[in-house]
Amino acid sequence: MVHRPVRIVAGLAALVLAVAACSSSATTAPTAAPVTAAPVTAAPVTAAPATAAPVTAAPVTAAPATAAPAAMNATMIPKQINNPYFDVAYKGAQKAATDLGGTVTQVGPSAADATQQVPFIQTATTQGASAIIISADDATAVAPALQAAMGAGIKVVGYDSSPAVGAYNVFVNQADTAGIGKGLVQMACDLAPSCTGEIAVLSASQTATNQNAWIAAMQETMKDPKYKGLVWDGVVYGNDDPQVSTQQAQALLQAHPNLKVIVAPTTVGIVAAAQVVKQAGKTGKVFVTGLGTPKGMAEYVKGGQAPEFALWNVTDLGYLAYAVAQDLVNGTITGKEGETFTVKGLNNDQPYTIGKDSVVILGPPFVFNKDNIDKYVAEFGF
Ligand code: RAM
Repeated sequence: MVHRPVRIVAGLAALVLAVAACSSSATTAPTAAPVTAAPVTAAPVTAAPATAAPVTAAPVTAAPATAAPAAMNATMIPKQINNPYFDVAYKGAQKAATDLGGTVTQVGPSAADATQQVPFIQTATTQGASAIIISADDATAVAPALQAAMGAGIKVVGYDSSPAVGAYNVFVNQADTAGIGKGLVQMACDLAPSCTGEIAVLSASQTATNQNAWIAAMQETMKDPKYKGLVWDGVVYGNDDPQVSTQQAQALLQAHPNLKVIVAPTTVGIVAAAQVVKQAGKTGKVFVTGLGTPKGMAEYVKGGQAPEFALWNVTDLGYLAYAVAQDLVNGTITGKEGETFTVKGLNNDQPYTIGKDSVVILGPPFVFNKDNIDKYVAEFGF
């Protein structure tokens, strides 16, 4: 976990910071229907058999009336298990479990597919996990299973990609949604010659709450006359699959010979796009930006394919998600708007405040370029 104050570099910095300061909550796709609340039959949280010692059993110190809360045991369900991004978040959650107590286990599908997430939610529910920490592949598809879990007394924390409102207790957003959208457009503007020309988006899956919210925020940003020189070529989906992302990036180059920038708001897609640009001999003609890990992108920052991109501290994201789950399990927070809590080592030890739709924001993202990439690779380790 990195404890340093967040730093953002030059041009984009002011913008991202300014926007990040605004509150968000566009996190869940606006279409995400409010899920019909399952009867929240106050969890059969098997009230730990109040080991009230038999009165006659004369030991001097009577057992404390309030039984210690059961040990926290969380199940973490990423969009998919073979995406290095989620392994980093899992490491953060494991670190939190070591620091704060309890355990966390990651399970999930090998493809970013919500229907494949559902059985993992159901299993965690029958096994009596104390919390489920999930990055949703589809906000509504996972909602009924999550609500059933909540009905059984399990605390649900969304992280990275939000389940529908009403199907989680708290959603830990990595950064302000509108801020990310603005940042993505600004980086495309920085890279397109004189902020002019065609841009296209290479996204993750078509149902991903987070990418869809960021793309919507990008389109909103593009209305600003400042970006009138940019032409929107549309969105393609690589499903956070390296092969599909590569094919989609290649198809973009073919379909749009005048393309200037590929914006990939996915750690899998951005690497694939940068590789394709390099291999196609388009370095210096087509630029790539978006959201990527410093380690995965260092080569392309230095090679000129992706001079600028952004991300947050993914380890901290996993750490925060676990800490929130534990606070919910312990009952120190309930997920209500306005509640505050502190996580030692994060946010400069200052309190986080739960916002609208029970969303907590990790903090503003970082922008990487050739001047700072090595430092961040060393500092973040991912
Ligand atoms: C991919 C996933 C994840 C997203 C990052 C930026 O790894 O789609 O959900 O937050 O990219």
